[in-house]
Amino acid sequence: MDRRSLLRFAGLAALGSALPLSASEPDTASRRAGARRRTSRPARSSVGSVVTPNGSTLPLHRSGHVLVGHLVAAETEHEFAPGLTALVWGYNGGTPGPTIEATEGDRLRIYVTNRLPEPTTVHWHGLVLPNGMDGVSGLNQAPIPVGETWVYELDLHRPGTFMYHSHYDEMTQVALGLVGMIVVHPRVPKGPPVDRDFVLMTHEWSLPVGARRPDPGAMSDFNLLTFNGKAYPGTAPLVVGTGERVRIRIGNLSPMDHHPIHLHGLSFEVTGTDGGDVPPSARWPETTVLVPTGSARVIELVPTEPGDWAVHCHMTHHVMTQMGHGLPNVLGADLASVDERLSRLVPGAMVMGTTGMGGMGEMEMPVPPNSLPMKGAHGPFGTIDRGGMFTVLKVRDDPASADTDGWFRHSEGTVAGPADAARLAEDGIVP
Ligand SMILES: [Cu+2]
Repeated sequence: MDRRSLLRFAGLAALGSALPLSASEPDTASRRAGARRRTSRPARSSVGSVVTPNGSTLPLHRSGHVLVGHLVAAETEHEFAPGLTALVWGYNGGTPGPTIEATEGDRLRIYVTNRLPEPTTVHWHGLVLPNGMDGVSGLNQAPIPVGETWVYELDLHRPGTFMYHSHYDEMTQVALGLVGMIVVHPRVPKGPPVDRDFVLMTHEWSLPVGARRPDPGAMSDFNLLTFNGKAYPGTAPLVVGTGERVRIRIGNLSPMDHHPIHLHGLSFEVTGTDGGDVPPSARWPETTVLVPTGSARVIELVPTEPGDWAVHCHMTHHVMTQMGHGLPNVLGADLASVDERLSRLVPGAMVMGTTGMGGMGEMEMPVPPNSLPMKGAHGPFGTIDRGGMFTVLKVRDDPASADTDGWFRHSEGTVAGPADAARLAEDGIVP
């Protein structure tokens, strides 16, 4: 081991002996089994009802019978989370671009201005449309030259959840953030109406510490995972009411990876994809939905338990951030002599990570400028040991008046805690 590696250990690895006692979640499953359905807000899926957390909706104005909008593709400074910004390529100043929301039967005219340093196109992913509007450069159209504004026009024949993205040099342009979602509401509503309708886009980035721009050449070592362009704790929570019907439209235009998105404390059904609705007879209950790259999955759920519930990609490296990747494995190693030698170089230094990484978040070690700690945000019970593709579903009995910046308040006796000695003995458990 060379001196550089030793210093790297000292800076990055973790003390890991403070793993909390794990216990099963408090059993409150039946307490709210009969949670009543909220009727305080209009239960209708129509234009204006879709919320893009951390994002926006594209303004559209009517010109005759056509809805007109404008996308500007350009490099833009983007904050992934407080403390980490980079130059990305986005639409209208953000990544993902604004959600395009319209209704079945609308005709859409979208102007696209190219302020990138190279040509571009826009592909309307999942839409049935005239071939010359499909946006694959060379195949369906010439690329939009730098500095020019071109126009796409198409009818929205089918309701559903779709996406848009560059289809010119997509290895670079999709990787750098030229992606967005499209929601087409049905003209005649189908199925049970929803109270909340969210859009979440997953993405992955390779942003080496200290870099100004993500690396579009990355094929596997992505170190920044996002929902709607934000890494936790930069992700906004999804706030919903107990008993409300909630739809989440998850789109994935990550360059290389599929994301198994897991929701805690409830089950859901996949009610649609970017190919259309899933017939009710073909649905089954799930707690995790795999969203392949280049796909959308629409899920619907009715939470019955109030609380702060985790929503995250279940790939463990996708709930980490930059500093958690590429560490040397010292788990289980006896490094006493290394500590001794290291402390000669760096007084007080010690090698960490030999017992796990669990304490990493609490340590709040300094990180290089413009980078995120490996993981960790402040929660009601200490550090929330996550980063990356993670957010919180805040289920409240009265979401309209709840303090949604605050954490859920648990009633007494419903939080896991240290085992009582008398109870251990009574139950015949020998620790
Ligand atoms: Cu993932």
